[in-house]
Amino acid sequence: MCYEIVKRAKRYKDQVAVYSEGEAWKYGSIIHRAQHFATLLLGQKEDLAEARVAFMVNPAVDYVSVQWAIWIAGGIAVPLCLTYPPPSLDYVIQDTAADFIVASDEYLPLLEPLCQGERPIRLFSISGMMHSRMFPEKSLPVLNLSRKAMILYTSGTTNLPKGVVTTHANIKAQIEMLHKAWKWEGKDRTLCVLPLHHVHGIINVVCCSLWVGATCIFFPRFDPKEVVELLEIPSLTVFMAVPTIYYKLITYIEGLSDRRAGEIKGNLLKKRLMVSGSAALPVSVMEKWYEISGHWLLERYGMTEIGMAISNPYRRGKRKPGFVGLPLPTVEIRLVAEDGKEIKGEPGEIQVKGPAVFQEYWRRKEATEESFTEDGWFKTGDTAVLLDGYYKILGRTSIDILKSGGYKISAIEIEEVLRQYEGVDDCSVVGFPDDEWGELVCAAIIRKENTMINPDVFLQWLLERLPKYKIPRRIKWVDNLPRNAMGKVTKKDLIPLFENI
Ligand code: MCA
Ligand code: AMP
Repeated sequence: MCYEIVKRAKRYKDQVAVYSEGEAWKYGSIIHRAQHFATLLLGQKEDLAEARVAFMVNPAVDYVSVQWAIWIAGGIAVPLCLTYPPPSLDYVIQDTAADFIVASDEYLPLLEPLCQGERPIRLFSISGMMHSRMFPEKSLPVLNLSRKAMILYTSGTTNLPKGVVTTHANIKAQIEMLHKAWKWEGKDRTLCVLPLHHVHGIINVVCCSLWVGATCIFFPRFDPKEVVELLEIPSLTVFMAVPTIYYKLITYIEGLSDRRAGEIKGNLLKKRLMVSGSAALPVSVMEKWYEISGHWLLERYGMTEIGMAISNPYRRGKRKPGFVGLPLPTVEIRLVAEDGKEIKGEPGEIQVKGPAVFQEYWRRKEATEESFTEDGWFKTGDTAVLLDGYYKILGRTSIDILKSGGYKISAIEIEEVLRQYEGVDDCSVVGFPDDEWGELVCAAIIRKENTMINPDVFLQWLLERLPKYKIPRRIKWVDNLPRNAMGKVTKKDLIPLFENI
C-alpha cells in the first residue's frame, strides 16, 4: 500500500529525508507532522474514505508532510500546479469535487474565492495546521491497496484535461520498478527541481527517494547556475530532469570559462545516475551533456497513465542515443498496427499492460473504456518501432498533443480559449519543433472583420486564463486556415508558417 511509504519511513526515523529551505528534516519528524495533519483533516471522521484533498503546497518538507497526511487519512491526493491561474485551478478543484484544500500561506488569497461556491470546500493553511492544537494521535484507517491514492491532470485530444486516477497498488508498482531498474539505495541523495503535480517529480524523484530511506533536496525554482552548484555537492548521487532543463544547463555551462567548466565536469562525473525523460531527448543534447559531464544520460519513456514503461539500461548494456530502451520490470509492451493487430519490426502504437497502469480517468467512464483495448491493453497514442531490441519513439498519433518544456499540452484546449477572445474569429494551434523547448506552442489566428487586437492586452487576457507554458509563443495572423475536403484544418500545412518569426 502506498501509505507503506510512511510505514517504511519508520525504519529510517533518524535519517534525513528532506532538505528544504536550508533545513534538514528527518523521516521521524515528517511522520510526526503527517500524523498531526492527518488528524486535522480527519476531524471527527475515522477515514477520509477517498475524499479528494487538493493541495497547493510549495516543494519542501510541507509538500511531503501533506501528501503523506492525505494518504494515511484515507484521502485521494490532488496536487495543484503552483503556477496555474484561477480558472485552471478551479477546473481541477471542481472536476475532482475536492472536499478539502491545503495550501502554503501565500496561495490563500488565490484559493479563498474558489472555496466560496455552492459546494463547501474546507481550506486549510499550512501555518494554521502547524499552529493548531496537537490532538492525541488518532488511530488511522487500514487501507486496502486497491484504494484510490492520487489524481493527476493530463491533457488529451479533447478540450479539457482529464484526471488520471492511480491506486496505492499502482503507485507502489511504479516506485518498485524504478528501484529495481535504477538501483535506488538509502545512501542516495537526489535533487528535485521538477514541478510536483506530475509523475516525473512526484514518483520518480520524491517517492522513489523516500521509499528507500534516501534524501531528497528540494529546490523551488529552476535556475541553471544554482542547479549546477547544487549538482556539484559531492554527496548528491542522482538527478532527473526533462530535456529542456539539460538544454538550459548546457547553455549555461558553455558560457563559463574552460577552467570552471572543467571543475564542473570533474564534480558531475562522480554522480551515480542522470536521467532524462518526459519528452524526446535530442541526440545533440545527449552528446553535449556527455562532453560536459562525462555521463550518457539514461533516457526513459513514461506517461501519467502508466508511470514509467521503457528505459535504457542502468548498467548492463548501451544507452542508445535516440532510443528509449527496453521494457521496465513488470511492464508488458506491444506495438499495434492501425487494424488493431500486433506487429513486429514495423512502427505501431505502443500499448501497455502491468500493475503500474492507472485505474481510470476520474468520472469519465467512456474515456476510460476508449483508452483500453477489450483485452486490457492501455493505448498510449505514441508510435514506436523496435530496432535491435530497443524501442525508438517516432511521435504521437495525434497532432493535437504537444510537448513543450516536458509539459503535455492540448492544442484543442488552447484553441477553445483563444476563440473566446472577442476579436478572434477562428484559430488553429500547432507545435513547432524547437531545440530548447521540444515544441513551441504556435497559433494561427483569423481576426474578426474590422477588428484590431492589441497584443499586450491579448497576452494579459491569455495569462489570466492559461498557465504560462500553454501560452502561444508565436502567433501568425492569417486570413484563412488550410482545410481538407471535409473542412478539417490540415495542421501539418500550418507548421511552416511559424519558421523565422
Ligand atoms: C516558459 N517559457 C517558455 C515555456 N515555458 N517559453 C517557451 N515555451 C515554453 N513551454 C518562458 C517563460 O515565458 C519565461 O519567459 C521563461 O521561459 C522562463 O519561464 P519559467 O516559467 O520561469 O520557466 P523555467 O522555470 O525556466 O521553466 C522551464 C522548465 C519548466 C524548468 C523546463 O518548463 C519545467 O519545470 N518543466 C518540467 C515539466 C514536467 O515536469 N513535466 C513532466 C510531465 P519570459 O522571461 O520572457 O517571460 S511528463 C510526466 O510526468 C511523464 C510521466 C514522464 O514521462 O515523465
Ligand atoms: P504526460 O502525459 O505528461 O505524462 O506525458 C507523456 C508523454 O510524454 C508520452 O505519451 C510521450 O508522448 C512523451 N514522452 C515521455 N517520455 C518520452 C521520451 N523519452 N521520448 C519521447 N516522448 C516521451
